[in-house]
Amino acid sequence: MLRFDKHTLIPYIETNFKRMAQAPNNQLLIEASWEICNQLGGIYTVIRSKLPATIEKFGSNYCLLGPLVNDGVDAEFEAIAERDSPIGQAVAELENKGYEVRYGTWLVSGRPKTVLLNPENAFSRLGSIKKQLNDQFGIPVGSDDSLYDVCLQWCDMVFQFFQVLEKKEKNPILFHGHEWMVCPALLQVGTELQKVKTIFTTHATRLGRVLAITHKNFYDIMHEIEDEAMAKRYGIPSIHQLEKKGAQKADCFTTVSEITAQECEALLGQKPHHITPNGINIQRFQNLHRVQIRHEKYKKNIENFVIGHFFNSSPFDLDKTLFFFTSGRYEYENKGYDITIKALKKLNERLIQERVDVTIVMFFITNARVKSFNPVVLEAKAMLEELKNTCKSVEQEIASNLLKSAASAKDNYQLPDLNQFVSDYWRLRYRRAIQSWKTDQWPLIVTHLLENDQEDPILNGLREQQLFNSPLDKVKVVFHPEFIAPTNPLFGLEYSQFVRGCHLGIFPSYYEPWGYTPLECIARGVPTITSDLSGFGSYTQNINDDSEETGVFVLQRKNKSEDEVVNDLTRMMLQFSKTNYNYRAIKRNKLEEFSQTFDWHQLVDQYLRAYTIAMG
Ligand code: 1S3
Repeated sequence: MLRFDKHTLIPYIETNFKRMAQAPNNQLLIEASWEICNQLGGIYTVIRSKLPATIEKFGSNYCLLGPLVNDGVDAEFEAIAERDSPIGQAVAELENKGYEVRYGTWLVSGRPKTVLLNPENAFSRLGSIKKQLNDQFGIPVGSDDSLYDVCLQWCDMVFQFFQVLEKKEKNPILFHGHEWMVCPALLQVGTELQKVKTIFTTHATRLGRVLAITHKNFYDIMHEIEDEAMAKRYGIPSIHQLEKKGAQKADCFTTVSEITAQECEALLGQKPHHITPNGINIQRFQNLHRVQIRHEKYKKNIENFVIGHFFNSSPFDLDKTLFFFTSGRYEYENKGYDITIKALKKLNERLIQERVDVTIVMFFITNARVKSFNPVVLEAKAMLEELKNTCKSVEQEIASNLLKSAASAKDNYQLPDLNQFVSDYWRLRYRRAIQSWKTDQWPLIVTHLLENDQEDPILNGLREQQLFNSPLDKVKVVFHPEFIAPTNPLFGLEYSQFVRGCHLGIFPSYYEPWGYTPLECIARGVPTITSDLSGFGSYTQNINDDSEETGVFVLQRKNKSEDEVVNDLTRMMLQFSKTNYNYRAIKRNKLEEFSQTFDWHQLVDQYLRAYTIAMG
């Protein structure tokens, strides 16, 4: 396995990968994942964002393979009638057997050819699929989770697709699958179809994800763990065995970071042959001013929300306010929400003690089970709108009367008292709007009604630390238990715009094979805190001596006690809270520059290297 550090990575890329940057043009690459046309989490982002760079290398010799399970797929998918190419013929043969298959173009950047196979086609064979996996590969017969059976059925269809494709295609075929969901197909194809080379990329291990939650010292003990016994104990013996066999038998096994490579070696008994770090599509602005302008623009939307949420009970100076945020899958300890809350409490105390003239609004963005928006939050927003409309009417009335006054001005014209231009009607409306707007309740912490408010980990963490949005608090908190979408009435922003509008992203994960969230920050010029236990954080540390100077703050969590970690995180946030406008504007530009390192056009070459390894 290749191990990179800051002294070897860049020269390695320059000398080795440039010459193989163009894929051999006769290979057919089929990339398969459960998340194609079916967004669940990070793998969707990886594949979708990588598409333009992959298609530049493979052109028409590239096709995606996914499950036909998403009811809304027609909105993003256009059928292709062609049935002459090897892929078309394979699709036709499956169709002739009466299977439901879609062949078309996924309507996203890069517009890749895509085949979607309905797992229901193999429903009646589920029993025999399980038996065969057990006989052939020793996979325990079970149903580890709600996705397990349906993935087995889908993989049966994937295997049938490759059986036909292998006969029709004269060139070598690469079958690249992501995550355990595709392992049954990788195993069968790898064993039975000689012309197809298999590549398996895992983005986490299923067992590691569980153990990181249950064992505080996961990284110290992972090499001593009896993986199969543990997998049984946590109810995932079949998934674990699939992942293990998939890793061991693939022609090339890869993962997204060095830290996850070590985990794979410990828990799957197989070192990855290569590391394929995640990239992002970088949209570069020639004019650096635009970075700042866009930040200001989206910050206004967040300010609007903050006025609606906080100002009716405890207003503060928005010119001296910073927006911090964290976001990601709702895994309380793994994503570091636990230590973030503890550090926020300390930050609050330090800001008060040191009389730092700043307010921090911290947003927690994740997806918990919710009933609806909290009507109180929506009502405050509506009342603010009413207040705004009233102000506008007053403004119009003043403007109209002022114009009349100016137009009819005589020589000895005196500047008028503007109050006289407001009618009694609008004075009253204005007073009433203010009255119904004001409240003596402290601002709510959570924007929605949660299904399980009592047992919610973030809410309980905030309760424990007594972060209640009191008027005296310098750190205010907002828990938004739904991912941000443009249709969201509170912000009216896309997630990427929300990120741009913030000042600092906080992601001190304990378990994070890669971590897109800090990467999304730097690509948008937003300083970020990450951790040395995340793939992204440790990669950044290795390639950039001066990551703090750039605006990427890597919190050391390895071999540190919780207290130490919380104190270090508090120090980082406190330091950032004391920075000025110029410092932050400079960081924005540096970060955009640095984010080039993670452009897929650079990192896709790591995938090409994996394909070369698979070809042998
Ligand atoms: C995984 O998604 P997650 O948030 O469950 O895959 C992502 C893509 O490789 C990775 O960024 C993340 O760290 C993993 O944890």
